[in-house]
Amino acid sequence: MAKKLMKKICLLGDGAVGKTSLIKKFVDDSFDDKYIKTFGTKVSKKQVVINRPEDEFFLTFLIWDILGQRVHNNLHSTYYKGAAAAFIVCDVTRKETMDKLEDWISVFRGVNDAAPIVLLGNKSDLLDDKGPADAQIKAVADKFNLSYHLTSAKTGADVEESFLELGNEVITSFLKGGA
Ligand code: G3D
Ligand code: MG
Repeated sequence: MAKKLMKKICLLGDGAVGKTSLIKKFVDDSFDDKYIKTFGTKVSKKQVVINRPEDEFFLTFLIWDILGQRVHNNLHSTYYKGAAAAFIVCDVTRKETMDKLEDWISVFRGVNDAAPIVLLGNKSDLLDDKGPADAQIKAVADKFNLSYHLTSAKTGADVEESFLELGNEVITSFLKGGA
């Protein structure tokens, strides 16, 4: 019999890497270049179906987005609590955001030591040669034993796949008795 689950997930990363845009693309399948920046949080909901040998899972993501960037890290940590998984996002056109991936992994691991993490190198549509960005993100992924994707919230490239990957990791962790 199919199992229904509801899990909180969140997105971490530097400002303007595309966290809000990725959520909008996944939830509405729309990309709005004129997104209005406000303060506070927004929770979006979307269900995915994940078929596993053990069972079929109807997994509802509650996707927490922190609107605005001027929120202190300590306050951020309250948003990360209770998350079953996280995306850590960087912008493949800005190396400094890729250099910060490890810091964001520590921030999330500081409140949540076991939940799955998937790394996203966003804005892949802006690169002709994805090689160097891919290599840098892969090195971090390998170091922490995480998976990663290069995405575009603009074209939708690999966005759905990334959420399904995270969903699969959430189910794996659920089946092992995790969060
Ligand atoms: P954030 O939530 O991480 O802070 P946003 O980032 O989702 O607000 O995105 C920051 C800016 O990057 C936005 O541009 C947005 O349109 C753009 N952006 C996000 N993802 C992509 C992408 O995959 N490709 C391209 N080309 N642009 C992207 P503005 O101009 O509104 O600030
Ligand atoms: Mg945002």
